[in-house]
Amino acid sequence: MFKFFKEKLRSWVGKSKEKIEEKAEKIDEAPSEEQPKKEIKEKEPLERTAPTIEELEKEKKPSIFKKIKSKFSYKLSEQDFEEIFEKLEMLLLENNVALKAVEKIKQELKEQLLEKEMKKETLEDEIKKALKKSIDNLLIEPDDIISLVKETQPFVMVFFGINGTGKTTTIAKLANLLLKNNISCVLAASDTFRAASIEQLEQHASKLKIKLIKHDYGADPAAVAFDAIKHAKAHKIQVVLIDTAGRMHTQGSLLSEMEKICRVTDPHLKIFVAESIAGNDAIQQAEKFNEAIGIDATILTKTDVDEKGGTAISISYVTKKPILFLGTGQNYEDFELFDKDKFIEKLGL
Ligand SMILES: Nc1nc2c(ncn2[C@@H]2O[C@H](COP(=O)(O)OP(=O)(O)O)[C@@H](O)[C@H]2O)c(=O)[nH]1
Ligand SMILES: [Mg+2]
Repeated sequence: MFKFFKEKLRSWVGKSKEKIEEKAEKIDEAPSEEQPKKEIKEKEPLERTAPTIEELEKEKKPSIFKKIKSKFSYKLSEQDFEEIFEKLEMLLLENNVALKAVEKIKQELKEQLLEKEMKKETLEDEIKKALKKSIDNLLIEPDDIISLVKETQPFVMVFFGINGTGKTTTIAKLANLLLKNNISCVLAASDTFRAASIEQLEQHASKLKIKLIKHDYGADPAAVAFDAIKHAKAHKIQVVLIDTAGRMHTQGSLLSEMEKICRVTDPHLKIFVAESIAGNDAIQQAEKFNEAIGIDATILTKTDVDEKGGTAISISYVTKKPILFLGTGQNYEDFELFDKDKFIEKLGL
């Protein structure tokens, strides 16, 4: 997972380090009188031909000081920063970090790195530390879902996203996790649209030995969800998980159907399910769904087949809401709580 990003990042940091060392060495090697001579020339009034000895001596001092100092530390100029960031920008974009999030990272890195005295030996660490901090700022720590669902009964969660992202599988994985924590749940088959969707959820319900509330295909999804909540109330079931039909973020009528499900069920969490591998497409979906329905949290699936890792950063930035879980495979156990520190570590930072 996230191999590509990690490897590229390593080589990018290495290159940046070389660049700065090269610059610092150039200053080390430069003859001490070169700089003052040039400066004096520029300041020289037209009628004067040569600086006086006193002037040269006076100008020499900062140059010697600079020479000694440059052996130990280096101050990143705006131009250096732009040169270094150009490569990082490409790396972030290639790894599915959306342009808006890249801009935000750039601004934060600039604030942290510019004009800062850096020692050559610690430069690599300084850049990595700054990048780590800005990515850390973009990601949001999720609440402990197990404690959260215990606060209200029944706790209602509705899942939405485009077709095939893993909504139904994710619901089964979450139900399995809740059951392991002794939390009861009921499933609502509110995808009444796609062929075999009810049977797919039914299979999960029977494997997990939990109740499924269903109507016929073509029935009103909001009515199915409403019945599931009624069932939970009557049987003191703690959590209601509502599956919905995949819909494009551009399909107006399906978005209003989703709004209706939310209006009728008044869910505690509206969960956007997105594929980690979808990259910029997932970011566009997140923006549109967020505008139309409002996203409370995201679950990123298929991270087991994603080598990049930037989608989590972009979706967090766009929604300003946490990533709750990562789907890491097709089995019930392939489901991890999103851990910010672990995620950042996997990126190689
Ligand atoms: N590799 C992998 N496959 C997944 C993951 N989550 C779901 N899938 C697969 O993605 C496909 C579509 O999943 P499904 O739950 O039917 O998607 P839905 O249309 O959004 O309900 C199925 O083949 C799942 O097994 C995951 O985290 N990793
Ligand atoms: Mg489904």
